[in-house]
Amino acid sequence: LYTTSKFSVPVTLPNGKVYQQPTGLFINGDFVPSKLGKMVDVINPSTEEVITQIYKATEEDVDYAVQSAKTAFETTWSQANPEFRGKVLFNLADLIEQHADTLASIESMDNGKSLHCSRGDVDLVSKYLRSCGGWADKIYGKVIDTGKDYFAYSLRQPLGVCGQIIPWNFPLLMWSWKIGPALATGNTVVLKPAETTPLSALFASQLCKEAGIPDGVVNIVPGSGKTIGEHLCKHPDVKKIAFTGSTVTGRHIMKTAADTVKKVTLELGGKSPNIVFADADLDKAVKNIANGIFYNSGEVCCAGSRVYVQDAVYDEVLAKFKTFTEGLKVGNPFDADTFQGAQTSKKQLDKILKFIDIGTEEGARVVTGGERFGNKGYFVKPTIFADVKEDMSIVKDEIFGPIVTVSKFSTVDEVVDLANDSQYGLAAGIHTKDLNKAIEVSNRVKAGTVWINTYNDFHQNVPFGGFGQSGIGREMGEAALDNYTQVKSVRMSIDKPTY
Ligand code: TXE
Repeated sequence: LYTTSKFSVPVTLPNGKVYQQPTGLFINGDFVPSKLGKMVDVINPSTEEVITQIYKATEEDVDYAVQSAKTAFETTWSQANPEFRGKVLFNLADLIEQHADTLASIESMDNGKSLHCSRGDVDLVSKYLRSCGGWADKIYGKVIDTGKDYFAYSLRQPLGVCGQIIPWNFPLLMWSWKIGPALATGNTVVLKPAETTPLSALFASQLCKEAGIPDGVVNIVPGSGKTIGEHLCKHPDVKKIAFTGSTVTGRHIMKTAADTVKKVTLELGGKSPNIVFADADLDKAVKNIANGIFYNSGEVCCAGSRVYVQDAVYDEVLAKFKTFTEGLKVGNPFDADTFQGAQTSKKQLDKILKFIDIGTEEGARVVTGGERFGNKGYFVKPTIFADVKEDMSIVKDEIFGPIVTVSKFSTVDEVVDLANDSQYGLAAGIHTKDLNKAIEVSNRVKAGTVWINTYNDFHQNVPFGGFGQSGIGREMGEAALDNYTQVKSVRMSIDKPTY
């Protein structure tokens, strides 16, 4: 569609295929340069080479995007038939499927994640957008009985222009989690991708257009969080901020958005416990705890980064976990058998390596890994720390990399206390064959998602979000619609009939 756009360039993917990458900001249905015309490099974290350059939005560009979104909200999108909103979201889901190979390759090139992770992301993107399309004509209010002299009902109306700020660990998936429910409920959006991973959201913009989403409904403004992200949070015409990222930035965003009393939803960090009871299927549990932490190179907000193993099977599980981990292939994301690709940036690599040093200095034992993998590209060996103490920073702080701590426990009460000893509460894993125990522990752990005998296992209809300082609001499922609607109550007095 946009192969002739001035603001696109041919890019050769690591698998040799060439595609046309949009480089402009996507505003009001077109790719445009930024007002200052400044471009920034986009780096491939597996090779440290520049993929291309894209335009970097300024505050003025954000103003233009917000104005476009406001006009589209008032004139087209909030007025559209719900069936139409559903139809174009179905179209978009179909187009994502048609371009799945290209999108997955872009994601692996830009983020560094293995191709099998990217394929999983793209699959969930299309499923989720289709699910949102299905909700579009099922946004119901209620009729409320307030006595025979009145007729009262509630409506669920859209908020208006939504500012959406997303991170770099799941660039396209986060794009879909944000735009899907916003569009289904009649809102328009200005979305800022993370600085390091803008490519897939820009590529998908042309699919939005092709799907029939009217101009101005979806606007994409790549750029700096501290300037244009901040500007979005302050903008009086932006009625809501949806953010996924660090808890530190989330707190700051909430304060900034308070000046204009925006609605705010946050999906933040985590330090999630993954509990293995002695009666679990240990081989399956080991696969799950490995997938829980090493999936997506550990750059997962709900990563099971604190593993707790019951004392009777501690040595056995640790030995199996070590063997399994050493069998995971790290390296080129495009190799078919690669499990773990690169970390997404030099900043992230440095943060992870620093935590490995801190863990060692704190006295924890490296069971396997504990260093960078190779010297080109931002790869880290999957790392297991044992002999940890609960007050160590590797147990307390979010590392956001392939680093896990393993501790021992004896009783259910003890492990529930350990699991809940965190400012976060995003997810928890429980591995046991005893259903009573599974349900009891699920009820007691403070987490927005509990996985039993599985981990990092998402479904488009199951809500996801955090307890505690892991966030506010839920994504996916029916719950996500609440983030994007406000209730209007109507109460009408009924006169007595005169006939
Ligand atoms: O996050 P930020 P960073 C955690 C993870 C990681 C750490 C730092 O532990 O190591 O955060 O990563 C935008 N106003 N997570 O620095 O700052 C920014 O441009 C408005 C967990 O990358 O939270 C980007 O688009 N926006 C997490 C987005 O916020 C601002 C995923 C995320 O960046 C802004 C990512 C500001 N003042 C990191 N400052 C998860 N929950 O999945 C930055 N941004």
